[in-house]
Amino acid sequence: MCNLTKRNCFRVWCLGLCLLVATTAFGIILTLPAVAADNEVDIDNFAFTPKELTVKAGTAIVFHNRDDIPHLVVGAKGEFHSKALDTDDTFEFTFAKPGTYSYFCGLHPQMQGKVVVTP
Ligand SMILES: [Cu+2]
Repeated sequence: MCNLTKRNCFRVWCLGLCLLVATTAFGIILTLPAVAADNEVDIDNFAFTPKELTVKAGTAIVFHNRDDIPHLVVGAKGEFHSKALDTDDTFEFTFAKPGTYSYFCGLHPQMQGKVVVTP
């Protein structure tokens, strides 16, 4: 079934396996950014996006200021309080306990969002 010597046949088979593993790994890497984005809230144009986000307890959410003016991320019950985030600054907070967390921008209180943490 294989015209090559046994040794070379094994090498070809190995190469094929390597290619398969590499392709699979590459496919997984390609899908990773989509997963990471589930934990990110973008701040842009005086709004949090997504406005409401549901995550499991223990998830760290990254708030990323993509606006060209500073914003703050402040928990409505004081659960967290970021420093002023300049353009492209990020603030990360781990939501350890289940519950509903409303938050707003300390500079522009009309900017509001919500994180729902499930067990
Ligand atoms: Cu703001």
